[in-house]
Amino acid sequence: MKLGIVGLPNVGKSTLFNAITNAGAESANYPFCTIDPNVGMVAVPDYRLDKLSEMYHPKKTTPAVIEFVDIAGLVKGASKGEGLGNKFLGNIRMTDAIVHVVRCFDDDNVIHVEGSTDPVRDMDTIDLELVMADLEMVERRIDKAKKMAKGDKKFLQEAADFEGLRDWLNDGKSARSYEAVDIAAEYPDCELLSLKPVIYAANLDEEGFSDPHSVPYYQQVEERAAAQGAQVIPVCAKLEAEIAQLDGEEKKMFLDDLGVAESGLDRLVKASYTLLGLISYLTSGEDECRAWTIAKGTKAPQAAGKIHSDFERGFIRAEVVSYEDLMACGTMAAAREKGLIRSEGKEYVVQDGDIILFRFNV
Ligand SMILES: Nc1nc2c(ncn2[C@@H]2O[C@H](COP(=O)(O)OP(=O)(O)O)[C@@H](O)[C@H]2O)c(=O)[nH]1
Ligand SMILES: [Mg+2]
Repeated sequence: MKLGIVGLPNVGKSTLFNAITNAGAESANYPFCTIDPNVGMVAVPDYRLDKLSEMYHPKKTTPAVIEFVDIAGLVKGASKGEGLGNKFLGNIRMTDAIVHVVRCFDDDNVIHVEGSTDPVRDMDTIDLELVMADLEMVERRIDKAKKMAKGDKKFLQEAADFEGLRDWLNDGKSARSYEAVDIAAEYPDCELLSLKPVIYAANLDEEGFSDPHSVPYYQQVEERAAAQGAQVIPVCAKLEAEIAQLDGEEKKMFLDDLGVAESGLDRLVKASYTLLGLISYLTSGEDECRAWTIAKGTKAPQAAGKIHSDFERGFIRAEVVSYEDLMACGTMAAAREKGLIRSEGKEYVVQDGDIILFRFNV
């Protein structure tokens, strides 16, 4: 699961990306993350994992991670080959969701490609490039479906569905807001850029970050995003890299000084995880406490398969305690005594925050 960081030049994408790299999910655990300089792994903040670690003092604590890609080169006209054009669009195609960074700060020392700060104009510029790239793809799809329909009538429907979408895109609207046909469900092979879920990251200066709602730029972004049903996360790219290097108490003090409860990066990472439809279950022990990533709705055997394929193949049952129950009891033994450790079978749908021990036999 990967998120692509997109936005106009000089809005703070790379600065934000550097914060992600600074926060550095330990590269020893994830050797592949050092291969591509534009790909960064970041730990998903999880207070439950922190508490579990306090309880077990394990040799190792391993958080869930997600991957971000710094996608450079999007400018007005990219869908027509401007800038890095198609290369850039191809990079977005490989991601599962988009973090769209919008510049919400003024700084005469940082050139704005359009000459002035105007977040809504910038949002529209980028969104429109994605729509135009999709339009080209949809046209090709219609042509193909029409040809196929000569041999097989069932393709008539496909052609009609995409003609509806084409008209929608032609109005400058994103595929994700198209409701007449559920394109993602009906045509899962169709990789449209404007169909990907999006989060807007409003990049504010330090002052604005302390109180985003007082910043007109931020209000404009929120309004625009709300109209699309999308979320906005305030960040201060310049500060995030610094914050990401701090731990525990230090980090809390720094954020207290700024008057914010949570760093922008932490919020962004959590929101991205949710946007992708992901949740975590936890495993605990003296050796390792760990958060495991699964898609919402995953059943116990498949969740076990994330740890090892043997766990899925030889699945017998899952012993599950909720985080809240475990905390209320204080220890696993106490939770067991109180009968709060449930025995769940193959059909159990794993819940976010479940603490699980899998029983298996191969
Ligand atoms: N004043 C100010 N400058 C920023 C902020 N975020 C990024 N910058 C600066 O803007 C310039 C472009 O940032 P960069 O991350 O390279 O933008 P990118 O082109 O979107 O990757 C750099 O000089 C950054 O230091 C911010 O929040 N405030
Ligand atoms: Mg950059």
